[in-house]
Amino acid sequence: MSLFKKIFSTQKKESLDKGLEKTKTNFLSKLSKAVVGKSKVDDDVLDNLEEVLVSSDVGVNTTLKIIDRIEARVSKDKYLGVDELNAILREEIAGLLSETNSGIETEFTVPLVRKPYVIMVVGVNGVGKTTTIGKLAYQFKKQGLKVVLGAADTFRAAAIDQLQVWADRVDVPIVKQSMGSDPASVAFDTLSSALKQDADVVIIDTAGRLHNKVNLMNELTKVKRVMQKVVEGTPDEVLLVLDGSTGQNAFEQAKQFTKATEVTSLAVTKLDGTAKGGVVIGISDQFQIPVKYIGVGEGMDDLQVFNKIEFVDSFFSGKE
Ligand SMILES: Nc1nc2c(ncn2[C@@H]2O[C@H](COP(=O)(O)OP(=O)(O)O)[C@@H](O)[C@H]2O)c(=O)[nH]1
Ligand SMILES: [Mg+2]
Repeated sequence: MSLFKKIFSTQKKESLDKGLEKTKTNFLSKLSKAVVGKSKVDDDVLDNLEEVLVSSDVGVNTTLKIIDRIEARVSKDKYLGVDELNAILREEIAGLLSETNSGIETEFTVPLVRKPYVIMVVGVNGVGKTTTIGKLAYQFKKQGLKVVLGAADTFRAAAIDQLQVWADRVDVPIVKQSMGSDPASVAFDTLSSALKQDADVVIIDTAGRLHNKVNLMNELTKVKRVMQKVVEGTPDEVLLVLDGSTGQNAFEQAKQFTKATEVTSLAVTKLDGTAKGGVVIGISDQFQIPVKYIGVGEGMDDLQVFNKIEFVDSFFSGKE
């Protein structure tokens, strides 16, 4: 590994560890309470463990899968002690996550099969779409890619202004119209402009008004249809942003959005400052759609490519 990469990955680990701190502290303290006074993993411990996982927002289905796995191990190895529980849990969760395709990337890249690669970003208001777009633009730009942003969340003036702030901060071009204009028209302009500029990546911000699914579906379908007039086969990626700090609500949103439009990747934000980080484990297990990015802070550098091995390592590493 080159020195640069080593420094970078150390930084990434530190920021992940810091971002997951609340989740970890909460989880590990509950876990130790669940096994207090016990010397082996019995039904009681398994019941408690189930409660710990569910209350850590891993989700019921994923929790049951994990418990099943631990149960199988316990019946195989009768004298399993509680001291080993942490290690076994870690192994089983890592095993579970490796059954999905999620979290295998380690770097910010886009497959440049043709230019531009178009990412449409969806999700309900406030989950962190615009912030994630800004952070992504920063990372892609750092890789030497030419990025253009499209402000197709025209529902609120503040939404356009916010994307402009990020465009200025990262120093990438933005295409926008006035508030209330047709999102599809903004997307059309953005792609046309990106083609002219020979851009590599286009990221389109959208408004997600989930309270009316039919409208949302129609709007997103229209945006896609209009984009396809400019570049065939677009968008290449539909990135659904979920707010991890809402725990089970994030699951619900994922369900709703995947019904309304074809989602191809997920980003889970705001893992810092929440104890609900376990939600990433559940989401990457329950949805066939890969978790690609996680947000661990508000800064430009606080978006990470989700890597399940790093994630599970960090999740289970105690304070040293
Ligand atoms: N702590 C933290 N805050 C975040 C993160 N991502 C976004 N935010 C904040 O969440 C709020 C809403 O974000 P925004 O991008 O405007 O959401 P949008 O409505 O989906 O576009 C802002 O105050 C962001 O700074 C994150 O990973 N960590
Ligand atoms: Mg926004």
